[in-house]
Amino acid sequence: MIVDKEKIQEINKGLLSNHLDDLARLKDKLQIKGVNSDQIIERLADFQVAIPSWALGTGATRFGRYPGGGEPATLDEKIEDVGLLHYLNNSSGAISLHIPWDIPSDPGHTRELAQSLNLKFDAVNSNTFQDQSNKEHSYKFGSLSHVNKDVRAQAIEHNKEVIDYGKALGSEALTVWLADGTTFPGQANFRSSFQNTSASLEQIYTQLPQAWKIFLEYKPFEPNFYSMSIPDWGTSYLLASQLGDKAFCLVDLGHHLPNTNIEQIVSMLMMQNKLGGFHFNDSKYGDDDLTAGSIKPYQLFLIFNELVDGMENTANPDLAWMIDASHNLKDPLEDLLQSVEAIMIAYAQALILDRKSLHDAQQNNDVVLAQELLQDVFRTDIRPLLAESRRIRDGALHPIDTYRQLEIRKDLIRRRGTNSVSTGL
Ligand code: PSV
Ligand code: MN
Repeated sequence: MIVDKEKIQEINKGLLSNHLDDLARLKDKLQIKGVNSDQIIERLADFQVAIPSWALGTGATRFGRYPGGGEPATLDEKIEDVGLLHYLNNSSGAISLHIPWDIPSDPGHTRELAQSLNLKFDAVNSNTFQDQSNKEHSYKFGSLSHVNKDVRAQAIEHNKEVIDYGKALGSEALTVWLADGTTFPGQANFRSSFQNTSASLEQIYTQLPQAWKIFLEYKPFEPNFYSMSIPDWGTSYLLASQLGDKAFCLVDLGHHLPNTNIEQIVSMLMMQNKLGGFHFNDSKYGDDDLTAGSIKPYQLFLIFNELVDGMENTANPDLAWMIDASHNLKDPLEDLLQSVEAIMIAYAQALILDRKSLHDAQQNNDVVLAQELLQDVFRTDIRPLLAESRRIRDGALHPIDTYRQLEIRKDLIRRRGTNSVSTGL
């Protein structure tokens, strides 16, 4: 492992006394409000957000790509990168693989490597949005929804293979995101497209092992711009309900039209026990793939407010948390540290919210008080709780500063070179 645990502790030592002062002040403030900080610190220390294998390299726009060097070129290197994030922040204890970008040629070895870094395998992702050179049929006009049953059969078979790879690694969920749709009016019949998708998913569903789940990710546009086969949470919910108990909806924050009330969607899906997974990112326009919390941190907090409320008051099963982002400008590892931090901040703020008072304010139609309660929490700097949740598990008090002080990117470039390319889009 490229990061030496002892070096992290050395850097922590220099920061410790300031940290403990900040923490003590915050704890006092929270105690007055009846918040048990130690319990929250424990919950934060247990909270893990999976890292997608495709976020570890430089992304691109369709106009260009600006790699920073030292990208992980192999599956082993991707796992090592997630391992080092987890060493630093203690909150990135899982990796999500995309097949065929990350085919594990030796699953036993891949599993061992992940175990040695204390990492689990989150949902495996199928990919029928790109053609594979060794496959007969093209997905140009769709995959699970395609008009031709042979294309559908190939896409179904691919999903079954992905389940097999996932089984070999100890993963317990399959995420299906379809690029299927149309770009011109009249290109396809909406009903048949839905029915084909549903029938194809049924065949995949029968292959799920006992403890597995299938997550259906929706997206309103891109790469198709007139219609998408699974454009919204309603369609995802309809399909998941038809499939059965192992099928759930997956919310990707970037997969909504501007101003959509995502927190309300979260609340409704959890009420129906049908929210399965979450892809975090941020956006100004659509699927911009930006760092979580970089543009709309208040929205992220409001979403976590509903997530925590749903976790406490519904029977919705545990969620699969994942970042889904891709960057052209930042060091991908620094960016992922920022995303995880933003997610944890929103989670911690939602945990300290006085839900009883909010409920009372709602019952009394006290709109002003409801807003005061939410914004008071949102404006409380709870970062010392996060730092402490890392420290008690030997992580870094300040992950990004530590990453920079240890010159990790420089080291990665020295080992892997400036031209290594991470697979993906
Ligand atoms: C599609 O935009 C998506 O959000 C899906 O989750 C894919 O699996 C991922 O991006 C990577 O392309
Ligand atoms: Mn996604």
